[in-house]
Amino acid sequence: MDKLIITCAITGAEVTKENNPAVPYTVEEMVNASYEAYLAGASIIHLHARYDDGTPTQDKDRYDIIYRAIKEKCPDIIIQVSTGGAVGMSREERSDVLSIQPEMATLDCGTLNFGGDEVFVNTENDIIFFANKMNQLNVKYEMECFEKGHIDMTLRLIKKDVIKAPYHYSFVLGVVGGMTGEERDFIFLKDSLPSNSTYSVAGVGKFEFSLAELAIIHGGHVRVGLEDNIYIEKGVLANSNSELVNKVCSLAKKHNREIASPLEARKILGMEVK
Ligand code: KMH
Ligand code: ZN
Repeated sequence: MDKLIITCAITGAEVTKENNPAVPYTVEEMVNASYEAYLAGASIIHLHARYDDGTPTQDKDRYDIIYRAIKEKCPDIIIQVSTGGAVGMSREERSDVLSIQPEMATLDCGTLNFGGDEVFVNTENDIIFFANKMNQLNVKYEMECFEKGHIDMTLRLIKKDVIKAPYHYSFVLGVVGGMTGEERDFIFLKDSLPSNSTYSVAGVGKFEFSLAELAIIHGGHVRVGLEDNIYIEKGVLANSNSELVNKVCSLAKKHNREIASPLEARKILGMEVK
């Protein structure tokens, strides 16, 4: 079994300091959160840019500042920028970040309800738009799937040669309006992937650690972080992103799964080794 790649989703676009004061907003807070997560065992940082007051942005200049600052502190880490941004942003706005030519980015593979009146829109043409851009810029994509229909969309776009191998997926489960993160959901999704795919799981809220453990056992990879879940255990706020990463490392140890370094992660994912 490959070593375990841990991604830390340090901030997201929706969670706030009111939810958990450890959510990073400023460049300095993002650098510190990334560095601590890296020291704890994360090899990928899933990054959303924000302004100092917490407002999410896809502005390339803001991303550039944060991206460089994290790389200065953790030179070998993989930074995966978000092209999902925040609900309501247009695809042009969301794609601005790609002009900094990040090493890796998310590719959201379908539309879903996001609770209340919110809809996270990813039409087929949106997905093609983002995939084409990332292919041109040689950006490695992680295909975020919030339910099974999103995997089916990737299969369609693989046939059309829009989505290129090697395929790397992320199951983001437990979003209000998306698929839940029960064991049966995980098995169904994992068994629906094209052969030779790699995948990571991101359990939202209460699903974070149960899904992480399933992925550890079955040879998948894991994403944790305050973007997805603000608790270290039921009713207890996490003190930091790194505390969540540490908990995954303990689960990995329990199941004798070694943790991948950033270099090893690049090799596992078929990325150019930098
Ligand atoms: N903030 C969500 C609307 C991604 O990073 O690509 C979208 C999201 C997915 O977080
Ligand atoms: Zn995200």
